[in-house]
Amino acid sequence: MRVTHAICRRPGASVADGLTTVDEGRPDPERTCAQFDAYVAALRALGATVDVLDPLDDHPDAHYVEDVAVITPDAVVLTRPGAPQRRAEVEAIAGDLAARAPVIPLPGDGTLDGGDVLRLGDTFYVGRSARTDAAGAAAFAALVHERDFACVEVPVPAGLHLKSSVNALDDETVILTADFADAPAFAALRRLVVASEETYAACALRVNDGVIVPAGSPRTRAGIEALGLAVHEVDTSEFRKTDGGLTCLSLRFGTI
Ligand code: CIR
Repeated sequence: MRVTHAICRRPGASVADGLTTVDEGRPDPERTCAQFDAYVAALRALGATVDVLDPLDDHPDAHYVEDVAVITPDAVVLTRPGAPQRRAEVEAIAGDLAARAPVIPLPGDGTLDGGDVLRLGDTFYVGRSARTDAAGAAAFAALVHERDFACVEVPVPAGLHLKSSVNALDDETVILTADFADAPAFAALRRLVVASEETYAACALRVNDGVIVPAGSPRTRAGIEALGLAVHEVDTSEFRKTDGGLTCLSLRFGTI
């Protein structure tokens, strides 16, 4: 997909209160914003027009916009995040998304986080994680089946979301952690397995001719460059403290 446009949300003053499963300290608001600015600059350098929405200080995880919506070619699916504290973020962004595409609320009462939804070509992979339940995954599958996409459920035994551990480098290639290297869902794809000391770098984000990669991941960088792709490093130290990666900081629109 050619990414033409992205929507991001500036981190707010309350980022230190974000949900987390890791014990790496609390994010510093100023440093978080500086890292966010570098991320937006990387998206722009790779050719995306980026809209930056205002912070939502009452919602410390609201800059992780990817979790509240899933982009399909003809519509945006509004999710129902698995963490109840994050549900109000959906309504807060719905108008901004509706300005770009028709929006469809996820039917039913299941939960789905956008961080669990990975698209490669005409297939959506949906992680069954602590955040995305069976009903949410099934409701999403029904929506994309109507649009002639395949939909494959993937158990998420490690990491917060599927995309904490598996991401697309192109329609035939995934970058992923060893935990997912033998997952049947990805067996037919080319797989770049990140080194055990760089598992976080599996959150790498392909955008047009380049890949945004967490700074300090030299082996991952070399593996991606060996595929002929340009690497843009961004410091993610503050996002890591609340389980955030690179894909989760934007919602990306484009042409197939
Ligand atoms: C959360 O627990 O929901 C946030 N602290 C992190 C969300 C990261 N989102 C993502 O990787 N898609």
